[in-house]
Amino acid sequence: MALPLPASASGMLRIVGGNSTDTGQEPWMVALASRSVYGNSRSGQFCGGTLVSPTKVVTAAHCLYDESTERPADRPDLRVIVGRTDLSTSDGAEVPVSRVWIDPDYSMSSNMWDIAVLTLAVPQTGRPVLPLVPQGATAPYLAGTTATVYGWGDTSGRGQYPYVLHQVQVPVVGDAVCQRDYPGGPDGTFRARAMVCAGEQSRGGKDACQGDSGGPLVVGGQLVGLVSWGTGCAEAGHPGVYSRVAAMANAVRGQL
Ligand code: 4AZ
Repeated sequence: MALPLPASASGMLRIVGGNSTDTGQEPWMVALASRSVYGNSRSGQFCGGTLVSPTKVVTAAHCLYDESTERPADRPDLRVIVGRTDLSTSDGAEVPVSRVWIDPDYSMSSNMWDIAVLTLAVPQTGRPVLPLVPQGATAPYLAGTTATVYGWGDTSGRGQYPYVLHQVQVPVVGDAVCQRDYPGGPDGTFRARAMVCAGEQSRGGKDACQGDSGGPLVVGGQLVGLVSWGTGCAEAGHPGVYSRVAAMANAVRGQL
């Protein structure tokens, strides 16, 4: 006789396949939020971001776009939430955004140059920041390098959104392999110029997912990627695709 699967069984999957962590350990991890659009229960969270200086947050350009109009979204109550591990609390602060810069080369149709910089209206002096990987760096992108991705996104691929921050370690997938995984067509096109893949390529099971977008992929204490896109979540043969920050670091530094 089959026992009903306890609800907690699916709860074993985190970010997808990871575990919970906290913004005390990762103080540069921030949430992008709009309570008017996404509601109050999870503080209005809809994307992730990374504090890279006391006043600047790096995130994905697609987080700031309206999918129906394919134009930058108008969210007057856009906030950056700092110091809040659990989105059901009022810990930390909800910081207004005074300026939004979207990479002028960003393309919603190709997912290329998926990066943006938010300027905080209130400087986060004293809060630790995460440095950007240097422009042109290649070492962090070698296949098999262990990277960590963080976020408050879907933990199962079935629309289960957690209250607390999660992380998972994912190996970097080589560019040639990812090119074969995403050759074009409905699944999208991988382009190593501006993207990098990470995940358990042959097994699946560990990945970023919806709601993690814009959040950091970290190697060696540096911001090397931003959650950008992918087919499904944690599927074998469909690793997560990230913006390759080393290809955009100079453009971002011009905004800092
Ligand atoms: C999304 O829709 C999304 N598995 C983010 C990450 C991935 C897929 C989709 C990667 O925001």
